[in-house]
Amino acid sequence: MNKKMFVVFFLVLSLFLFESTPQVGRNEVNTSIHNTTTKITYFNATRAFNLIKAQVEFGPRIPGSNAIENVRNLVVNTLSSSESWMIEFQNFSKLWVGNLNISLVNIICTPVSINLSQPYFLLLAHYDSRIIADMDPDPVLATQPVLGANDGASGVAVGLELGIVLREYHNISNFRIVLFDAEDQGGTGWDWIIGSSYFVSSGKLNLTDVSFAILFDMVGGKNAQFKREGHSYQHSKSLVNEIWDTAEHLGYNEYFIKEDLGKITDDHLPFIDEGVIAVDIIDDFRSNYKAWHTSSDTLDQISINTLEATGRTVETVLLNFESSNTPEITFTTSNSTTSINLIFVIIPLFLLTFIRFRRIK
Ligand code: 1BN
Ligand code: ZN
Repeated sequence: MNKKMFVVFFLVLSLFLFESTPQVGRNEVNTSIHNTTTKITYFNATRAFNLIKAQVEFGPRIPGSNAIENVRNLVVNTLSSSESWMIEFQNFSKLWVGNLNISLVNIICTPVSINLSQPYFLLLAHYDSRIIADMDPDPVLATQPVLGANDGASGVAVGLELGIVLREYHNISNFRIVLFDAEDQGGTGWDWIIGSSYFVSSGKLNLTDVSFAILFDMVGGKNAQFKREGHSYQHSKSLVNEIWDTAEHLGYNEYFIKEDLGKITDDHLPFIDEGVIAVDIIDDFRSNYKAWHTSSDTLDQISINTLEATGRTVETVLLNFESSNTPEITFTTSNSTTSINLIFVIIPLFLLTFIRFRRIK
């Protein structure tokens, strides 16, 4: 009698354990959240190229110049013609050599439909260009300003185009585009990353609301080589891996190379210092981008293919990030078959066992 009871109980328990164990083939949707999935992307590299061209045509965008003021107007015109954006200018100033006071402005672009009770991500770039082309082999040209088609204009163009596409094609609003002044004047009497350092220390944004930040710097050069920047890889490894894996999945591995780049003092660093996940996508300017800080950083250096590789990779990363947060997909990760079996199979079997056990007694 005891034997019979034991057999029935054992059968029920085995069935319960079998049903509760996650099985291959059941959680395919769950798997696709964590792996890279290919989504339809809309990033328009030609539109990004035209935004670079417009900036370069203003001339060098040195802090405090008319040309850099023109970029601010370009940003306003570009976003107001496409969707509903709130554009804020964060004004501050800094003394230049000879006690000259220079007005500086960070630009913060926010979709009006942002939900500020939810976390949001940041798309970052600097919009100034360097006052001297001090890496130019020609000593005369080395005293002239840099046009910054790649170093300055490309990051702005990719950030704006991505913002437009996220809003218009994907209905994503939980992000801001922040464009920094005075990133690129280091070693000229000023330091590097003045705008982003001011922005972070000003407390303009509550950084605990920021899920992560992606910085675009020199993202349009022909045959660009984006390697894993040191600060990013040390502090934001999972996002770096997500971006570089996504690029590989999309066939952009000749641009996104899984090799290490040294640590670079760039606009992501003040964010990392405050504990924000932040990644710098930057061409290897030491060994690859020969026009870096020279008079040759001009429009002819820019490649539509590189812009497309950068834009579509990050667009895909952001879409995967967004879809992994949607309740529908979170719901499909739970194994609903187990709960159904629990109600209709396992509990009745337990009851039957119990009744049999009492009869036997
Ligand atoms: C990025 C673009 N940077 C300058 N132009 C950052 C940088 C700072 C690179 C210091 C090398 C040294
Ligand atoms: Zn630079």
